Amino acid sequence: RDSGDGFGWKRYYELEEIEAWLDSILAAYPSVTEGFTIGKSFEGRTIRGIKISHGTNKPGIFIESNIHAREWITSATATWFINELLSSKQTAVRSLADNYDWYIVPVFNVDGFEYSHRKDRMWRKTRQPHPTNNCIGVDGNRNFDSHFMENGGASDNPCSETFAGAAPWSEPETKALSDYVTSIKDKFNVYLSFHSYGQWLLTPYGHTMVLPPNYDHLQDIGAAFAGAIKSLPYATEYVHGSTATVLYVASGSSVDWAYNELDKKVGFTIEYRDKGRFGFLLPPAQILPNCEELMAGMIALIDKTKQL
Ligand code: ING
Ligand code: ZN
Repeated sequence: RDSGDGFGWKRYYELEEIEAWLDSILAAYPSVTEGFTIGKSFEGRTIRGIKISHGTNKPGIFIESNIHAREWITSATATWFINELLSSKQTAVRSLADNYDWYIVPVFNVDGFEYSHRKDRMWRKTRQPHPTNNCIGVDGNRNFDSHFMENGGASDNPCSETFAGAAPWSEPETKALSDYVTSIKDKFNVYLSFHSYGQWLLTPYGHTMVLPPNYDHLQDIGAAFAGAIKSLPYATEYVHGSTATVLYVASGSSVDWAYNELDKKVGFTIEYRDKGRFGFLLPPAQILPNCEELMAGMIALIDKTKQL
């Protein structure tokens, strides 16, 4: 399934197109896919996901994508990845599909994503208005109940791009995600969050420069991921390390929450292409190269995770 149904990853798609595509995928692969619903956004949109499973109770991997509205490459890559898990004939991809249960939410911040298509291409946050202020929205990746608003990197100013919200889970989206993820927490071991840009593979912690207990293991995985991407013809370089040491301190993130509160041992934020030349406006011609890199990295990441 590539260009035949009009979905070919040669441009970025709007929410409605992505949802129609998701429906077509669910219809085309009914025995190995299942749609699920995280809940409703502030504006009443349904936040949807797809489970891909070739059996019962395989180790699960949870992927949250497009928590930040303008990071369009994340849902483009997540949808491509779903398609590959279902249709690829490559042995390494087949083994990812056959041996794991995948839970993938391609567009998490549905309201923000829609807004970024219609009104403001650079929108990042959710769309819930603030009661005492004209500014709108919360940074979903600061709104999780894990060291909420501790140590900086998140703002209490509603007009800031990194506004954490009045309280953890103040946004219906993050509340719904936490409830859903908690309800399946015994079914998955790995939590991945897709972002752009910068070409980083980031582990906990975001809330502190202190390194997490299994930091060395996580960096072995990170090195495998980066090595696999670097070995492709594009030779793209990813840097791996802890979020706070490589990038900046930021508390209340989804990956820290899954790692700290759900006790998941493997959690990564993937920051896709590029290094800043185009930034959030990554040209459509780079969608497929970015997708190929994710697949190479993912195969290595899962393989290394299994060995540890
Ligand atoms: N970067 C992430 C952000 O939310 C991050 C980096 C990851 C911070 C994990 C904290 C925890 O700021 C982008 N590009 O959004
Ligand atoms: Zn982001």
